[in-house]
Amino acid sequence: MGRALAVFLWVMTGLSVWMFVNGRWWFPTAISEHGPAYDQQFVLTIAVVGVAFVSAQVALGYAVWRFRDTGEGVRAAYSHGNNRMEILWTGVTAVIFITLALLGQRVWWNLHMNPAPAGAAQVKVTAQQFQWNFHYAGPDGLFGRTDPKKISDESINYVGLDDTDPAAKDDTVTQTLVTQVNRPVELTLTSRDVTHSFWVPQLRFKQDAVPGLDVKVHFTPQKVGQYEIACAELCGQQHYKMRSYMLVLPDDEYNALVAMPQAQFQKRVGELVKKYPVTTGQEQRGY
Ligand SMILES: [Cu+2]
Repeated sequence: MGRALAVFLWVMTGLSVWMFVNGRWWFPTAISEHGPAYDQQFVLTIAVVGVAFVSAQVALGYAVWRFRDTGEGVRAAYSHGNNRMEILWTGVTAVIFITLALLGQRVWWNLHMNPAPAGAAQVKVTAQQFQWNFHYAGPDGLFGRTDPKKISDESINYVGLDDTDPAAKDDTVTQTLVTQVNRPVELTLTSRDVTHSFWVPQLRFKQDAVPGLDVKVHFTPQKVGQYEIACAELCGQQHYKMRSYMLVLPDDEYNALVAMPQAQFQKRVGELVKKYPVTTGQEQRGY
């Protein structure tokens, strides 16, 4: 029995490692400027913990095999442990994990703690149960005033845009996020109701949208196409339906679009959504 258990442990360890190294189940290709840094950090972490995992499981299997019940009735020896060894492995583990955490912090800092570059496009994001609303300032570059009292889903005013404000006249609100390839974009996220979380797997970050807060995050998409936006925070019964798309447009298409008045902008976004096929991780792997 002891031998069978040891072999079982080793086989399971081998299978687990294979699931990571065969390359079939992995992230969709990153499309943002900081994506490669995230991926490198992730691979480093998974390699380090992978080595620790394999060593521990192999040692466990060995102990199970070596000290199995052989039916000879040998009494078990009681061990008080070894303080020196305890200090050593606790110390080594602490150093490894603190180093990984600090390295990861640096990657995270570059995304979340640096201000957006000058000239970044600005989009206000208002999450609600169960949709994403993306608000653009229009050709004047000024966001119209919003007022929570003016929010009305019936009259399609999801963000409470105040149309008595002249700056609001050319604003557009869409359910599709529009960005320009190779141009930084800064999102200002908030929520109308509960906490939601903005997530495009290809961008490699998730950011919570919290009622009452304006949370800023910026990135530079580097590949033209259409990508899925998911809500990564369980936000209610229809959370699973809270999905939108992000368009990354070439310069000419983007510039033409943002110069358009509201109604045309909406219509054009509808056309562009049909033009660009959605890139999901599954399609890239040929599932
Ligand atoms: Cu949500």
